[in-house]
Amino acid sequence: MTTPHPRLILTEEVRAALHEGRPVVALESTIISHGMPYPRNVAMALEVEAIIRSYDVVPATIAVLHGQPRIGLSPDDLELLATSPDVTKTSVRDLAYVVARGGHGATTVASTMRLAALAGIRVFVTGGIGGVHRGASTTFDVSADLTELASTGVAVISAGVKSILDIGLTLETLETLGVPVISYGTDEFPAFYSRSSGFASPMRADSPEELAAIMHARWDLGIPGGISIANPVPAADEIPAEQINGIIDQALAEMAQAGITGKDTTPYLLGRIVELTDGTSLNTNIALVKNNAHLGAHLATAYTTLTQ
Ligand code: PSU
Ligand code: MN
Repeated sequence: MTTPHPRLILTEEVRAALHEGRPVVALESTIISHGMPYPRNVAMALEVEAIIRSYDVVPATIAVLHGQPRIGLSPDDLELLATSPDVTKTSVRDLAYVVARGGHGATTVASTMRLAALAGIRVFVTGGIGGVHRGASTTFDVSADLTELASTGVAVISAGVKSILDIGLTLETLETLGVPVISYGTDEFPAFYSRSSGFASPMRADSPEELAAIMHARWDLGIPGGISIANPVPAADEIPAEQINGIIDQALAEMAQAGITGKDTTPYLLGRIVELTDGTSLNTNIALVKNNAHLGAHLATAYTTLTQ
């Protein structure tokens, strides 16, 4: 068992579970504050925690509140993240700044991974990871989620990479960074809203036990860094690629017109896609996060069983 870093504030529930070696699943908070509109965002956060608890696994939603890195949040904390305009989207670059100034930070995949690792949590559930943005050859816009996956030992379950990003370049970069990309129950890498991306998955696994064995083998060999697990959206909830791609292209064109760049791009695009799909993309987004929570709870349980 890792002793949580002394700067972290853990809830009693999370502290006890980690101390006793029971399974815990980390959850991010940018998805709440910058990824979905209120009140669906806070409802999603509560539902995902409830799904994880239904397996006797402890959810640990992570954020910075009043400058404190918090591992596990109360419903009031989730409400604050979902509603307050004073919450900064906080990647690893921003963590020290938000902490030192006593601010509120919603953590991205990268910073959630880092704080989860400092707490001793190995499994993390989200919706989509960041990646290489389209046009990155001139903008250099590559999410710090990728470099964090290269260095921090946490398994991240997502529904793949959205085609607001360059999926091919994202997969190439993950290969360069030594990050295994494992699709769950499929040979094709999923594209978030759609089950299909047109890209073959580098690796495939078909059970939580197989995934746990890969995690254990990597870290037992002393190879640092994370593992990216891509769990396709359930067929009933997907938006077929033909349907979403035109909408994504329109949102990207409007973003270029509006001159939006850098860390504001993902929140802008997600919001615009919700508008352009009349809310369908939000339903899909929530469904895929819940689907990932089921797998995350199974995986945390399997990994705990394997390593005890
Ligand atoms: N993809 C989503 N919803 C999100 C994000 C990505 O479908 O909320 C968030 C995650 O927190 C991810 C971050 O880590 O966007 C990536 O932002 P950037 O590209 O600025 O690193
Ligand atoms: Mn970026």
